[in-house]
Amino acid sequence: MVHIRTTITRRGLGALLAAGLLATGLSGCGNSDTGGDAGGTDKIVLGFSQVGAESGWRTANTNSIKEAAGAAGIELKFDDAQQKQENQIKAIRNFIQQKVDVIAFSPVVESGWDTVLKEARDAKIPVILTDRSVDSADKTLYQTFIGSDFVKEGRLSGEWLVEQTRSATGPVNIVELQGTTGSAPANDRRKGFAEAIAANPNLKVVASQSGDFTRAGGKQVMEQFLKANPKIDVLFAHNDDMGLGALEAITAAGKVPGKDITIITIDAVKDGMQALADGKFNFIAECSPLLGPQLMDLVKKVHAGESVPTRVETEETTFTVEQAKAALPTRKY
Ligand code: GYE
Repeated sequence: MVHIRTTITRRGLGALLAAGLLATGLSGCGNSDTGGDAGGTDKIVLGFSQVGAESGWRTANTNSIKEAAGAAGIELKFDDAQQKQENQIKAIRNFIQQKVDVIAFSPVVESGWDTVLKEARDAKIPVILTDRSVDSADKTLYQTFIGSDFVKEGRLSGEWLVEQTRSATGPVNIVELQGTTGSAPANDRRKGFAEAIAANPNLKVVASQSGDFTRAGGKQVMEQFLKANPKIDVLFAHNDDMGLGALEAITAAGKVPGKDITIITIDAVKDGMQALADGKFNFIAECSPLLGPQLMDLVKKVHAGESVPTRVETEETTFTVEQAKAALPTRKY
């Protein structure tokens, strides 16, 4: 056993792990006989560049990744880019220099990644995109992309509104709080929503601006919306946190959220679900942040040189007030 384990190459070890052959035995005996794994020498090293800590979704996503890496016996080098692309590029270059085995990252914006991704490819370090994608034409720059279908989330939100406003006879004024400018979820949710609401010509987006996916941003931009638009019927916020920030602005303006203004958000994190169960929000399209376990599986596979699907889509649902009440008690994040 000792002999086998100490002579396995990184690639070979990854293959065995991926096949499930050593998955359980390794951690059990590794610490006792050679101590090799405890020293980290045989562990897959994953460099992960996170967007930041802008929302409840992001916190849950970070926790999921850290927990899953620990459970999978993967050594995680974690970097928080504080929502700046330049920090992410710097972190990726550091990972390349440190010769990590695999790089994964959640790109803050869609554009501008080709150069650094080419550097990773030249260094023969496989890259996995998580949560958000890039707009690179060269698909060989990364192995796979795991995350949600953001266009669908926007579309589901819009379709629900179309359903609710079927009997509306006059204009329904919508304001939109966009996510981080240039990010995939902001671009795609906006697109899906616009496509869906086109089914009812009464539905009109009268103002649309970025609140950067944060509560503070949501509050501030909603204040401006309320000042500039005397009649707001609906708020579509690209995430729960901006919706939660907007609640404060709406209440301060003397309006009742969920009644005077119908509120639709995306994510379904705990605070958002609570607002929905309380009737302050009216509908949430879920976006799951629990990407850690699937990401670690993919890390093992690409490290072992196994082929992986180029797209791994997250499963999600939607919630009305009643569904939120039912789901809240067992909600994990
Ligand atoms: O919806 C938002 C977060 O990229 C899916 O980023 C993610 C989005 C999520 O800040 O809350």
